[in-house]
Amino acid sequence: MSGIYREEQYETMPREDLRKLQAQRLKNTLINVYENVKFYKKRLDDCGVNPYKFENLEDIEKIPFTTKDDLRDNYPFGLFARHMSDIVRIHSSSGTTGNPTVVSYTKNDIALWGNLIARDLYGAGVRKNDIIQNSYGYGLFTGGLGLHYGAEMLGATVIPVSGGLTERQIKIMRDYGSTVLCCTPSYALHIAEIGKENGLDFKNMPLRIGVFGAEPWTEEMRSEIEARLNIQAIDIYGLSEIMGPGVSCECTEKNGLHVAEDHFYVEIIDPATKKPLPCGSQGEIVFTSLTKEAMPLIRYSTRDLSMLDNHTCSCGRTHVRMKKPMGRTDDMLIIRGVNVFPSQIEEVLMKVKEIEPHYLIVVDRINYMDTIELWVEVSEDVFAEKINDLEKFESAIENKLYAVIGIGIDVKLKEPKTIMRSEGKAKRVIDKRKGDVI
Ligand code: DLL
Repeated sequence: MSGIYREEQYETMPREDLRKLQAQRLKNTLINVYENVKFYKKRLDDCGVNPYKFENLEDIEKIPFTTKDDLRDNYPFGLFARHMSDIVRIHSSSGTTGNPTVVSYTKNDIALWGNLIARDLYGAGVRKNDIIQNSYGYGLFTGGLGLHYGAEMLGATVIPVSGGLTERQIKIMRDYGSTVLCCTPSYALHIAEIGKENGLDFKNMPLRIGVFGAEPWTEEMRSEIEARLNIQAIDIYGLSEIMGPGVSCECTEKNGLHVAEDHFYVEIIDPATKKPLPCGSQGEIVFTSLTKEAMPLIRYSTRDLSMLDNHTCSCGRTHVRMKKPMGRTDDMLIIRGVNVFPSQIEEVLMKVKEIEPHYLIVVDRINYMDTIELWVEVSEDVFAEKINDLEKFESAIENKLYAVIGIGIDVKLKEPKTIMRSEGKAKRVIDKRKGDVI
């Protein structure tokens, strides 16, 4: 197995050589930020790291983490390491709370990003003759344009349809014969649903691969999407602060997301104590840019929870693999003192065969007591069939949840299509304690 977008010399590099390459690239990056970003000059001076003398990768641990607040405090352009005349693109977060985070790219950064996405798509089994329906949102969000450039670089045909207008997505898929779908996993489900309503039989469609990410999704959700769309569903991860999509991606083995370690240095830390953890432990993922020019970040703490595995993958790639991210530390719900991740609920729920994969977690505090409801849809048939028995069915699901999660969750079965569908990142939790409204 080889091709221009399987970069054998980097992707299957022995780990010792990889570490040497990382040390040398990290040194260049530290010099770049030291000379060009006031914030990092002060940081490195304060912690006594001299970038010109930097040799050992382990010394990175002397440098404090960069956080989202650092980006916000330096809004909009304070962390740029290049003049605007060298910046060719800006992306930013929606900024619903506080200042948005702004990120930038030089021409080389855009080329590198395209190259990494081309590599990811190739690893996911996408080839030059594929027709890619890119249903990630185009705009300030990095999903649309990020995938777009890589898909073109691979030489595939891209349909830049962006998110939304689902009936049109279906028409395009049918008429243009899309073979690859790129979007969030929740939107993929919605496309499957509307497709079925419009008479599409996915068993007879050329669609064969989905490249889904931008939000957490469980293995159980993967099986559901694969069955409904009759495809192989691949997980892609990334964050705008570090590049956008393509920081890591699964290969066809679907056994962990390969971090592009020739461009990003990855660490895992205890989210509470912020101390580094050994490979194989679950913790928060931290990334350092090794080659980015416009806005490299040093030890960016992502708040994403995962695990690392540095064994060579059966595909031959040596880069560390991230386990499917289970969510963000800030997604964790504390219900009557118990920590619960929405992904744990999804995992249990998706194993119940009569329910639909559409759910919403509603948290509230009533009379000083936390309450948690789980709204789940059931199909028309099940709804009609179990109408006299809904309560029994609800308690059966409640028992399964209790057995795994250890708290009482009040399950409310809902009629089909009553839970909001997502066209981008799904909102799975309404926390009324924080002022969310349904
Ligand atoms: O979501 C970049 C992206 C676009 C990734 C398209 C994949 C596909 P942001 O909007 O900055 O960037 O959001 C980044 O989304 O820190 C994670 O919490 C979450 N996330 C992204 N990919 C995954 C994934 C894009 N595969 C934040 N699994 C990250 C779980 C993910 N969470």
